[in-house]
Amino acid sequence: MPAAGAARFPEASFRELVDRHRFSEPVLVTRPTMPPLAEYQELLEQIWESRWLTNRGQFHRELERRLAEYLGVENLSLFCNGTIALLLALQNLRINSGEVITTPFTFPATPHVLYWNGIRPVFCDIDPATLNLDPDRVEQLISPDTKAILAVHVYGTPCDVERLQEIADRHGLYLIYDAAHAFGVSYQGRSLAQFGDVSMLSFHATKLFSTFEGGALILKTEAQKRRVDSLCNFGITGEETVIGPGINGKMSELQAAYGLLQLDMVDREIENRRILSRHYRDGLAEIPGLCVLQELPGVQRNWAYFPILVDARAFGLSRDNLHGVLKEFNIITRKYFFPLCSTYSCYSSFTSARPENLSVAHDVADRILCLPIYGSLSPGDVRAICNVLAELHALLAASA
Ligand code: T4K
Repeated sequence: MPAAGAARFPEASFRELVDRHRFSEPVLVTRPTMPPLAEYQELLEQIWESRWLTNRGQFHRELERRLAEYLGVENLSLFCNGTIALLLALQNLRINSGEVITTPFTFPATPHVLYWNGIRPVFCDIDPATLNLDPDRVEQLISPDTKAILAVHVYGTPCDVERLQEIADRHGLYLIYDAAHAFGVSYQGRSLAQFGDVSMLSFHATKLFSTFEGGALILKTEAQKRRVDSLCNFGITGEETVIGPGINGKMSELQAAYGLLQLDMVDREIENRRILSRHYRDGLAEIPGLCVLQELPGVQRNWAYFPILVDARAFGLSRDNLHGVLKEFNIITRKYFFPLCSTYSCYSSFTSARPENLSVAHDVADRILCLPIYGSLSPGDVRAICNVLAELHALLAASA
């Protein structure tokens, strides 16, 4: 029997399938699309020449300006990574006590920045269609201690931005977006990063747009940007002035120069991923038990991730077994975001973390699987992955 727990496969047929379809190299869940090394080398030479390595150098200033233009926003501040950016977003709004309502279906960075700011995360269940905070449930969790809502546009799918804003306004709460996945996404013709009081973008190597490590905040006013820029530099505003307890969150010139080259490539990357997503949708349409997320009206996506939900009964294998079986084919999928943040030992004793309060999030976390997607993957590779899935299902159905 195959090692990955697929106990219902006849060994010989399974091995024959693996031999026929195994990729010669691992197909990872993502890979950065990188600019030609020679182009980066030219920018590195300028850095060597100027000997200006960090602290708002010329590449930093240029990237900030060009990103603001690309995203259609006015006040953008660059950071060394998205986590520190989000940490400072809360500091900047002076949220450093009480409770903040957030989702458990996210990367650990989201609740951890609350913890690091002395805030208690209150976990709220998610909407099964968007996999983002369920606005109805948010409202039920508001207490006199609630300071803000920290919502995540998971996989770049917009949250219900209108309803969340309406709830935040009615209760006098800040609305903060972890938009780590949402680079370049627009909703009703507006950049998604413009919604809420502040949004954070991540430029990590695994992201659609990358600066190796990096991130940004999109702020409402120029004054907020000025304050964030100084907090990102230890609170320094002048040679002899420190306005508050800042941190070192600066992006270096090496990162910013790389970002400028990435920006020239990002439209092509989005287009390539759009085409790959279409191939996935077509290839998966006829396979029982593998559901793709529904398209939402008014949304221009960035196709950063390709998540599916596995229905074990209809497909014939659980998500965990499928994740293991695909490894045998050298197809490396990821369970973003299992386990839920609410199950981490630092949060699991909270009332809001009880599984019965988060039933949709638990169900989704148990069934989610992100398939490989990145610009340099070919449509042929995607069709081959879909074929593997189709043949696996056929084999399971035949041996049931
Ligand atoms: N909020 C949300 C909702 C987030 O998803 C994230 C980060 C953050 C906040 C925090 O933003 P940052 O502080 O990171 O800017 C990865 C990333 O490290 C993480 O940034 C990202 N979310 C998360 C969704 O994915 P891992 O633990 O899955 O990374 P890793 O090293 O397993 O890489 C995944 C795959 O990517 C590998 O199989 C191969 C490929 N890869 C990875 C790296 C690092 C490459 O091809 N090249 C590389 O350099 O977290």
